[in-house]
Amino acid sequence: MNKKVVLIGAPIETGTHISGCRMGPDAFRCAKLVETLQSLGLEVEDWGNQAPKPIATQTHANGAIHHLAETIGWTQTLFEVAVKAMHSGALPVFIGGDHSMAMGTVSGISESAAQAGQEQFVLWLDAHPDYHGLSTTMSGNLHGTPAAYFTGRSGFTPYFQEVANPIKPENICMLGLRSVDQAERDALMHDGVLAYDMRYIDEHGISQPLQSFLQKVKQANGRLHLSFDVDFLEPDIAPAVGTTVPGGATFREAHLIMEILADSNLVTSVDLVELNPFLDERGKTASLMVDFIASLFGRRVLDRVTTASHGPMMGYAMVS
Ligand SMILES: [Mn+2]
Repeated sequence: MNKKVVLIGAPIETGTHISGCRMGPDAFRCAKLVETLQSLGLEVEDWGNQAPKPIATQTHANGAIHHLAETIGWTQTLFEVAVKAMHSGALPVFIGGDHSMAMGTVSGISESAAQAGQEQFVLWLDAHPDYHGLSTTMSGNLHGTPAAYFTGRSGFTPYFQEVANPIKPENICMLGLRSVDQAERDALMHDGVLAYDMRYIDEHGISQPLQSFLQKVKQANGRLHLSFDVDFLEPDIAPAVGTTVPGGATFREAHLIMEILADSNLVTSVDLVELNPFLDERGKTASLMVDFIASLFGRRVLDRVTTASHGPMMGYAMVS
């Protein structure tokens, strides 16, 4: 994995009804995200918290939609900073902020991949697919729409800028789904997004769908963006999110994903989203998320020993 990381704070909460996500980026810093990454030998540059572009008030026929102009402004800011970060040669970690930030971050990294002539893939760890259009969202919360936006689905323009290089739906793998609205279900099926719900994970484990997706990324010599929503996790271990859904990923399942991703060396950018410190219990969710990110960047408790005589996975040795 890239040895240089830039942190980009996106204190956005206009995509939700619940206040608190604006404190997310600073909670990640308080939970020692910078120090943890540095302790793993990474060079870390914190680009601070970004601000949205000023946009004149917008109204949409779907009266449920709120904070449309602010979310458009955030999308423009994050699109630009994402392109800039990718061009800097570092690995950007976008710390949110609600999931509407992915409209900007993912469309930006996708733009950058297209300029480099590389295929962009997205791993979406979330209880929800966030695949609503502006006209289908009933809550009006735009954090339910980013994946539809960056795949280039219709209805976002002229409000949002057109996505010049949309992510191909078949290049997206969603893991952990357990709350999907009918309109989203239809759109996901129609577009061919690789969507695995919790039942699939219960029956087959997390490793098999993830490994087969990573194989695809590797074969295409592609770039991989990880978008990690706190509500992917079981609410008992990660209460600091406004959209908890029971039956989420366990500590071990999430760790295994991070470890497999670390081994794959394929991740080129990351979103950490929906952390709401106002709902946290003594910072435990923020600390847990930092723990997962440490594993993503290669922190090991035990190193696997592979020898020619014994083959792989025969033994483990403690690292001093
Ligand atoms: Mn989400």
